Amino acid sequence: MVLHFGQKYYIIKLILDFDNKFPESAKMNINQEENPMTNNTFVKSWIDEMAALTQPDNIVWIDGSEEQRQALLEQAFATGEMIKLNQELLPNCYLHRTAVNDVARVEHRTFICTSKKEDAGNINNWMDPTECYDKLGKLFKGSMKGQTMYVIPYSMGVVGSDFAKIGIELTDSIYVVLNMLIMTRAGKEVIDALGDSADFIKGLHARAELDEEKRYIVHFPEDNTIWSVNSGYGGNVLLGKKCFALRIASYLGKKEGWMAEHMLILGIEGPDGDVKYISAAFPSACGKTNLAMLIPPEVYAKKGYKVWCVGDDIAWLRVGQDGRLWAVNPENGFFGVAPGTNMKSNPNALLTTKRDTIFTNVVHNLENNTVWWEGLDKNPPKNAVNWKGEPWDCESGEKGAHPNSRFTALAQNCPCISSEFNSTAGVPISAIVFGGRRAKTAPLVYQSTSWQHGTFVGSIMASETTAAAAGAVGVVRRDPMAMRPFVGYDMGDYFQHWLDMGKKIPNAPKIFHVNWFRTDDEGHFIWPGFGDNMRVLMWILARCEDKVDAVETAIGFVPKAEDINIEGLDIDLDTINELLRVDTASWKEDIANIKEFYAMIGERVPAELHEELAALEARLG
Ligand code: OXD
Ligand code: MN
Repeated sequence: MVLHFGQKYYIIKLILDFDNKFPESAKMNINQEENPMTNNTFVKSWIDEMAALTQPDNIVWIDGSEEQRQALLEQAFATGEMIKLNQELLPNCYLHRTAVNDVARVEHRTFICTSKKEDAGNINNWMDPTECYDKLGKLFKGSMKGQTMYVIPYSMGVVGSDFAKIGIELTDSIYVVLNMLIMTRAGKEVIDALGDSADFIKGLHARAELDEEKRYIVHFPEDNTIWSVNSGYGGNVLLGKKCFALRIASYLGKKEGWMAEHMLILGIEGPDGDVKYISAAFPSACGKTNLAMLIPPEVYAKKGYKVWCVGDDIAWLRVGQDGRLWAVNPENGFFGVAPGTNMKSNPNALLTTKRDTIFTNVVHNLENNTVWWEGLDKNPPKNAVNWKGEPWDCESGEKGAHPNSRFTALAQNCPCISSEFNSTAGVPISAIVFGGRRAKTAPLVYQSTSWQHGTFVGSIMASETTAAAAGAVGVVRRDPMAMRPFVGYDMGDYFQHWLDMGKKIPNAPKIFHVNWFRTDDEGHFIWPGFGDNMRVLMWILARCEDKVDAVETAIGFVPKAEDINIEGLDIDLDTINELLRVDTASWKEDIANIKEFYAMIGERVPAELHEELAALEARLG
């Protein structure tokens, strides 16, 4: 592995400082030789460097054993980092609260540190790698004094499979360790699979002072390195997820000819037992987890249709030998938004959280030592503690759970987990679906006319912002492929990579766009959503199999109203027509906004996409 010059220089300098300040005896207790889990010299020397920088009192390797997990839990109960919930009602479930200033991803403090600014692009924040190692090195320096550094070897993807990639996260947080043991495949088998190789992603996390002003989530794609400091919130500190499986992986995918996408993966099984797979990208907190685990409406259930969840957030996609696009979910669990999850909106998610789950920033129900959140049911607990750890009066009008409170739950506990979840080959994708939250512009569903047009459709995705990231809520922002905060390089190059991939997939999936959120003049959602979204997915699959016609419009192929199955729904054909209407006026308004957005991305937006935009403008008239 090539260390960036800046990194090498800075770390050597820090270690020299350390050597001068600390006598040999003080360094003995951070000697990892006591507890070697590997002889891999790349791993060991990197850990030595990071330990010399952060100065933990000791180093503990996470081996993935139940015994070690229990010991860590006991320590976390003792310090209050974790609260043990009612083990009869919620076996192996725990509650954690983050600092009140640390409840969401911080995009404005997230950086891509490539040696050339233009390689990070205009959408990402950029810092020069040398400057960044220097700046953050100062924040990390001595940050683990008096604490333990945990070494977590983890695999994104089934350990040892062709799709899988290995990371090692160094952290001072037991909460991070316990979450990583759910969200990834972690432990000794991973370090064994790594062997002598230098091919792993180096992640360093320290909570430090949890100071918002000194909070940084930084990526060095050229060094396979991620540094995160001054946060304890999942999206910022579970480095396998957004940082590795999207930002670093998207960079690797571009280099190596595959794709890392912010997509759920689901399978629809027909009465004949045949399963077709769909992957779908929606911006954060737009219902990806709900769609991934949907319950088929009666009209399909009674015919024997079933829906299986392969993943709810991230897909890694590769071209298979059969010329189709194959996907795996590199994660091992779900880090889902709790509020709004209930037995109607997502029974499968709720049932998944009934055991082996870590809840973060939800209400602690003191009546029976369980948890509660807004939208769980209509019975908020009377004797309760809110997400900030304060006594909470449910009549007060204040929310008890943070809107971005989460559950970390094992995928294998999901009642509808796909039998292919652990498949090393992944699943073949028939359709790619993009979506957003748009009150007016986008119809319920439309199909692109080609891979290139589909790439264009993904590139102009837009949505209203939600609580998953810090910042204003309810503002429309463009979020290409739902990857705006997650592409580890220039967005124009990312679009180019999509176009290039299309040329390498002889049997490419068809690309669609959906919008469950169109509203009437009073602002009410017109489409029922949730399980009924399957009716739209069925049209999508029928299109993939050439089983149904469509109407060609300025934006692409739109269903004939009668081809959306409304049996059992309290909706008439006029309403479906309204949902499918192409609102030319709002599309024309959108064009100006898209042009501005492309201009902001800059000159690397591929010519093909400018051509698609011009053609759309011409078709709209
Ligand atoms: C997530 C997100 O947590 O997209 O999945 O913010
Ligand atoms: Mn996400």
